[in-house]
Amino acid sequence: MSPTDLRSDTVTRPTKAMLAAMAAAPVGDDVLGDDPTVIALQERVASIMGKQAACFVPSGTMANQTAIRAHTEHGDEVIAHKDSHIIHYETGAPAALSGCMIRPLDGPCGLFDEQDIEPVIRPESSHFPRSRLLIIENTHNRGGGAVWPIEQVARVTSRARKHGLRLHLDGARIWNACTATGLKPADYARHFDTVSCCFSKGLGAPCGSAVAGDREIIARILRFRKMFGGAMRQAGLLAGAALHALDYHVDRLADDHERARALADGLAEIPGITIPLPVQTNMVFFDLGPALGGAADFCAKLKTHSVLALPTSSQRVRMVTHLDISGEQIGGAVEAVAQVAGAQPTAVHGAVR
Ligand code: TLP
Repeated sequence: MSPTDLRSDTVTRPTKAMLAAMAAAPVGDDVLGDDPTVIALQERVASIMGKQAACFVPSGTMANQTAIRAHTEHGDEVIAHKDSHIIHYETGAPAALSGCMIRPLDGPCGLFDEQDIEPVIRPESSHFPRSRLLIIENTHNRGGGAVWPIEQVARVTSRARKHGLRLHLDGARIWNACTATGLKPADYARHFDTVSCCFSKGLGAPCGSAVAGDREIIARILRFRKMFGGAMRQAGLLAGAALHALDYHVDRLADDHERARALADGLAEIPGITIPLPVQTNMVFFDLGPALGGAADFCAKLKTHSVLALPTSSQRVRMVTHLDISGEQIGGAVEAVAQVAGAQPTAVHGAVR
């Protein structure tokens, strides 16, 4: 039996229907600009985001990093939340690839507000780095899959623009944000110069992301995609998976959110376990009390019960719901955590299939 893999929503395998869509996708050479499925996907993403153009890239990391490179010059400063993906999980790429400094901001659940950005924007001076780009992550991964309220996005971005900053949205999980709020991706995207999105997280494609923006910035991003080694040839196979995901896997994200809430409710009943961050989308973080040992050991024990989770700090564990996780598996995961924690499992509230 395959394990209940809650490490990430990136672990999904393509469905049969997705594989069929990939196999049927007409392809060309995308580096030469003539892969029809990539072209169709880019046009679709541009339209979803309400932007002039979009560029297909292999990963969310490349989406963010080509955007950072396109917006900045070496020596510039990028303002982002201290818990953001670009700081924690992109191997120092803003420094390595774009020569940028990062100015980290604090705030609950990966969010900040207009008054937080004012003090970090540097006046023009030959001594200072140039404050150039502000990045928001929505949903915010280490913030618990937190959703940015649209009014807060509007406040922060309009204040940033007054200071001449460029704006990028790390929208790896913008689909989850929109599922939670009922907003359209374009409602968020209109506040930004560039927006990234991923097909390989909740949408279940094997890989692939995109960046949308105006024609000029996307032309620069295309150039850096090639420079960073991300230009692919018959990429229509992957774009076919992404188009299928957009057609069939967006509406179902509400199920993932419901299962995450059921999971959190079940975990909260287990003695020694606390849920530190509100569950707003498909992510559940839980903290282990001192009697339960460290997160890495706890996850290793969970694995022997065929449940996979990720330790994200010494006492914190992350579980993410996705396409390949059923309501039944949620109950089983809660049971496994209770067993590892040495507690009797309790009924899982509201578990759904
Ligand atoms: N996040 C992964 C890990 O890297 C942590 C995960 O399992 O959640 N932006 C955000 C907000 C992300 O969460 C991720 C992936 C990315 C960008 C990068 O996407 P990939 O993995 O395609 O480079």
